Amino acid sequence: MINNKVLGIILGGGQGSRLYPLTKDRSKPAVPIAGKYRLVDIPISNCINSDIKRMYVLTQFNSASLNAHIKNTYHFSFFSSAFVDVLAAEQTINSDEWFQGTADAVRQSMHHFLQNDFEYALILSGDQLYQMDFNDMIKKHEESGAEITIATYPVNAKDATSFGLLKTNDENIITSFIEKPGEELLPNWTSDVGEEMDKQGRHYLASMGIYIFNRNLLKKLMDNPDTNDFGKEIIPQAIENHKTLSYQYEGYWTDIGNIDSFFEANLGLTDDVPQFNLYDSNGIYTRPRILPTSKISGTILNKAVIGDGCIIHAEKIDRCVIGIRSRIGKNSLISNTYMMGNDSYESLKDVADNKIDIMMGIGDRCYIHNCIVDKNCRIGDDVRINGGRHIDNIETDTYLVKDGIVVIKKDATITKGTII
Ligand code: ADQ
Ligand code: ADP
Repeated sequence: MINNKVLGIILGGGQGSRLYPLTKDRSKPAVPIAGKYRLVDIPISNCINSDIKRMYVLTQFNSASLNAHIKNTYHFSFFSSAFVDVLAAEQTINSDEWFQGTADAVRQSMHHFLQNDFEYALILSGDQLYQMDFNDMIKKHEESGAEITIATYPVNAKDATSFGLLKTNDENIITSFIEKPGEELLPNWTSDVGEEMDKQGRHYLASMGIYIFNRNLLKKLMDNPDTNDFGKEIIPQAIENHKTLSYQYEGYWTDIGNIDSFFEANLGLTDDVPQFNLYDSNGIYTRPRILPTSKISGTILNKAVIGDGCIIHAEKIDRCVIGIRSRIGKNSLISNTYMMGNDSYESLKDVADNKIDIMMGIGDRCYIHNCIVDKNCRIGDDVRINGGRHIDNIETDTYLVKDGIVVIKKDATITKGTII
């Protein structure tokens, strides 16, 4: 079934600087999560599970890997109108610049969108972890007669300053909005969000950056070339003149736009009952890879999420997400770590011929703690990485430390015996 009223528009990412160095060589939608998926699989899967099967992914970088991933994953029947298309910032007669912000990205791609029949544009962020059925939001949008609907989520004071905050009237119509207010302004922005939320200290109603716009209104708003951003300009201005509904979401939702939240969201998958549940009939889709099963020998596994095709001899793996094709050597101890895995296997002949000094993966007798290991890294024997708040933020050619998390860069080699 296809919902022909709705067109999905996924904001795949600007510079992606907050996720650096994971975005050093790839666009943000292509960042690998949860051992086998890419960030973009989350919003795309949510759309598909809501019968919204016509989607554009807007990105600053047109990476070959993103296109390959999307083309190889989301192919629909020849007879279906479904599609997932990547639109990268492009130079046209009207514009020779990259996207200046989220609204500018939508504006520059508007001519593509308007070639499709749709009544509502559903605009989504590309860096959030959640499973949401958009049909309920669309239903409430229609019932209320609103021209815009914003999905909202109660947050606490600590998080509130990173979001757009809003206030509503008794009919959940948004009456005021402020983008990322300073701490000193917070007392003016509390909302009555219900007893349960109050108990958790979540007194502020935040925009989730998920918007429904009526087609004609979006077209009109995009005609103003002076507005570049939804949160900073479009939304605060639009609520003055256009009925804008708040759709308060009750499920799990988290922003994974920076290293810290990205790390925690991945490791959260190892919880006994993860808040983000991949073991659900409405699953998350990704590229089928036809890999062998994982082979594990002599390892104590505790809270371990392990992808396909791994070869593991470690002594212990504790609270880790281990991505596809990972290789971990003997007597190694890995904890609180997200290892993304490898894009290919190394040939046994090359290894036998000694052409490879340090194999892809983690060597023997290593200790790795509080770490993100990007794809295709080579970590030699006896390496000790002990991440944590005791280490200052620094960057070298091969790794970066941010908020105590050590990120080993894609394709990096960490020589034998290194201590971080
Ligand atoms: P932020 O997430 O800080 O706040 P922004 O950085 O504009 O807003 O990103 C929104 C989404 O658009 C992200 O997925 C980002 O990667 C993507 N994006 C940014 N620039 C882009 C560009 N030039 N081209 C393509 N994609 C781009 C927003 C709202 C807040 C709200 C939070 C919720 O502005 O009001 O509270 O989202 O997370
Ligand atoms: P990253 O995980 O950093 O985004 P890429 O996706 O760019 O990495 O890909 C890493 C390697 O995997 C590259 O050699 C690329 O050619 C290969 N690759 C990626 N996607 C595919 C695909 N769909 N089919 C075959 N090879 C692929």
